[in-house]
Amino acid sequence: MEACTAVVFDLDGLLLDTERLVDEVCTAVCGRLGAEYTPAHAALGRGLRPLEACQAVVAALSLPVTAEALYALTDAELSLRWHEVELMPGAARLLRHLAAARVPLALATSTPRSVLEVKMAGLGELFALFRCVVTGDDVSRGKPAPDAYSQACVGLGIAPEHCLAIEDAPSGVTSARTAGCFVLAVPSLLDRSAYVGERTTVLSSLLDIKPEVWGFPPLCDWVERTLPLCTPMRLKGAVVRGFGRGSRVLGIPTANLDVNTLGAALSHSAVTGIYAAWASLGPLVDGAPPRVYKAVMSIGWNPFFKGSKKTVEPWLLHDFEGRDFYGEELRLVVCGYLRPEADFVSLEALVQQIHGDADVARAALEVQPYALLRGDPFLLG
Ligand code: ADP
Ligand code: RBF
Ligand code: MG
Repeated sequence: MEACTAVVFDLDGLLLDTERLVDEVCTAVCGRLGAEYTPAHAALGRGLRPLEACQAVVAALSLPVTAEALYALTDAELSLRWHEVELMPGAARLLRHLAAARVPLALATSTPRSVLEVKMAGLGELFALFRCVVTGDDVSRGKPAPDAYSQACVGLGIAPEHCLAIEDAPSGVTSARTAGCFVLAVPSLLDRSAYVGERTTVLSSLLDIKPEVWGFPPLCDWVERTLPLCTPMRLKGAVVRGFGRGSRVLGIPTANLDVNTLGAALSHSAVTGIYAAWASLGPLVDGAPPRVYKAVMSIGWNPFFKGSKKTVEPWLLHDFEGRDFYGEELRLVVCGYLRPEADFVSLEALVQQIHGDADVARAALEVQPYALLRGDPFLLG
């Protein structure tokens, strides 16, 4: 166990879900300049100060403008839209937990101070929990240089080797590691290899953090090995055909929904992973309320099958005796998080894990806060 006494947080992509907005605006601005801004270009700028990110993009795309001009264009659009940004899943929970345990907290962001004030609207009262805030204006060298994290540690009065830094971008991970901090990386980029290194732990999302690993008090809000979602996700759609491998290959049928029809109900920042849910099917029969089933489901990329398409697929924990229900309307109240998606050494290991997940979901849905949601009006059609 490591003995950390303070935590320094990155902001964008870690606490705030800014990346989608930034990518959208950069794509539009570069498009107007005649260039195609791709995820590879987005990756170049992640975690950097905005002007430095613009320098990288101007060079990579050979844009016909200066980095200063690109910054002015993107900043003008972004400043009108920062209020749209939401907290990342698990961010508020973690900040409140650590603050309640009187753990000194700091922010080490590449964001300029003037922009920070606008962005902070999204953090609300949580912003007051930071004892020290280092912005992009406060350092002579931006990330990946160690300055941001070194200064945050100085500000807290705590040695870097007793600090845990939490980051989503490779440049920030390098900054924190070079400063001498322990690092928890929650990658916002798909390629995990850029994050690995000494004193560094990589997790899929903030939901999976175990603070006791670094010597902080543990989170005690797991219920029957599941984490209740602050706001359950209410998803509704027609059951579509998947790859046809659920029943055939795994012996586990999953009723797939089309992610593209779920819209905002499936929050963009929804953590990919395994969840417990209540499910109901079809229209009302003779005015009788539909039957509600327990379900265990996966939202994600199915790494075992090297998936390139995000799927949403619940296994209803009920024997339908060979009946299928393609085309019928399926409603889900997704209420508990179980674990991140994983890869497995064998099909048997995946199948065994999914059966274990089903047991966890079955037990958890019996207790509060889940049991009450069985009667959620959304499930009634
Ligand atoms: P696909 O890849 O098309 O989703 P599956 O092999 O996963 O195929 O089978 C899923 C279909 O099986 C569902 O769409 C549904 O119609 C049917 N089905 C039968 N029993 C269940 C169940 N308990 N849970 C989910 N789907 C079931
Ligand atoms: N696929 C994975 O690649 N990794 C997983 O960890 C994983 N967990 C699952 C858990 C549950 C409860 C269910 C229903 C499915 C899971 N799958 C996982 C998805 C599985 O790959 C998917 O159902 C098949 O691809 C069939 O479409
Ligand atoms: Mg399926």
